[in-house]
Parts: sequence; structure tokens; C-alpha cells
Amino acid sequence: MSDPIVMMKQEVGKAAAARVKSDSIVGLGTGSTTAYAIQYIGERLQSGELKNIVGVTTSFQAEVLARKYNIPLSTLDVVDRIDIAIDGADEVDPQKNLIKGGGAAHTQEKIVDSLAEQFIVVVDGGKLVDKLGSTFLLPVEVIPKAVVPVMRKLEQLGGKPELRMGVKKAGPVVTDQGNLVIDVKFDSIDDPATLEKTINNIPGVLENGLFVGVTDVVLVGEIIDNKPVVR
Ligand code: ABF
Repeated sequence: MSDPIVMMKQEVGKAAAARVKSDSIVGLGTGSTTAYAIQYIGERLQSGELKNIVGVTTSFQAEVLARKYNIPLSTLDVVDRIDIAIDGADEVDPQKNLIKGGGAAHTQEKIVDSLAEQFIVVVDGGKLVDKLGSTFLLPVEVIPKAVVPVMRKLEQLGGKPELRMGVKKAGPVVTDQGNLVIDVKFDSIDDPATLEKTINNIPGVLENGLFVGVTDVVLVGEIIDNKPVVR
């Protein structure tokens, strides 16, 4: 008997994949839920239900999955648009604003997700919050030399910053860009739009994990009466 959580993620991934139309350029994101969406896009391609799909991703995880499921890949240098992007999130508020970056890839993810004509977020119900920052720290990608001054600035903004350390590997987590990640606890993020801009204007910050006004559709998986439901 499959794990109900896995079944729920599979259903959410399937629901997202079902929204992909033939002749689309598809932004492929990261995370375990998005992984199922990529799988189902591949299966729809193999069955002939979908034709002429090109994937675009900045995520190595998504690239490996796309190759596994024979989804042709292109790059942001080549494509002239992204019709639909599918990606995960760590928190979603009622206005569909997000915190992303649990995987330290929010900088690349924001490039693809914000370019997409339609951006679909796939989450389980546990990611829904009334206010961003309630359950998840806000990731901020910073160039290594600027970590201390940036942490001071984040404290002045009311945050409690901590340098993200590796779990398996000793030392700080290093992003694909060779930078470090500061995770910031904010008691309550009342104005995510302003905070996103303010943090990104701190010298030394590359990108933070607030995604404001980017999301078009949120597909939420729940388990009701032990059955996976997507809404
Ligand atoms: C990614 O998806 C990250 O932004 C986020 O940390 C992750 C969450 O994915 P899941 O909970 O589905 O594994 O895009």
C-alpha cells in the first residue's frame, strides 16, 4: 500500500502535468512534488497525448528527471518564452505569495518562474499559511564576503538571521552560484512585497526567497478519508 503522502504528491503532480498543452515551453522546478509533475509530463509525451514539449530548467534535479522521462530540454538563452512553469514551495499565503528556497535554489527558480506566462505551484496542504514566515525561515542568498554586514542589516529589519549550515557536509551550504544562504526568522511578514525589495536592495544580497505576485495557480494536495484530494 503506497504511502498516502506519496500518493497525494503524485496526484498534485498529475494535476499540474494535466495543465501542460502540446507545443509548450515548460519551466521545470524543484522539489519532491514537482518531480511527479515532471514524471507525468514525460508519461503524457511518451503516450502521444502531449506533443512537441520543450523543458527549461535551472535545476540540476529537474534536468536529471527530464532526461529520465525523455523530455527534450532547452535553455533560457535559446527559448523566447516560457508558457507554463511548475514548481514547489515552502509556504503559500492566501494571496498566493510564496516562500521558496528550502533547497537553496530560489535564485534560479525565481528566474524561470517569473518569466512564465502561467506559473503553477504544487504543494501539500501543510504549506498553506495565513502569513509568510509563520513556519519557514526566509532564505537569502548572499555573496560570501558580505555575510556579516548583511546579517546586521537583516537584524535591523527585525529578522533573526542564521547562516545555513550543511547537514551531510560540514561548513556552510554553498549555492550553485558559489554563494551562501542566510535563513531569517521574521515574527510576522505583513508586507512581503516591500520586504522582498528591501532585502534585495541590501548590498551583497543576490536574491531572497519571497515570491510576490508571481504565482498564477496553486494546486494543493490533501488527504481526506485516507484518499488524496487535489484542490
Ligand atoms: C522547491 O520546492 C523549493 O523552493 C522548496 O524548498 C521545495 C519544496 O518542495 P517539496 O516540499 O514539494 O519537496 O521549489
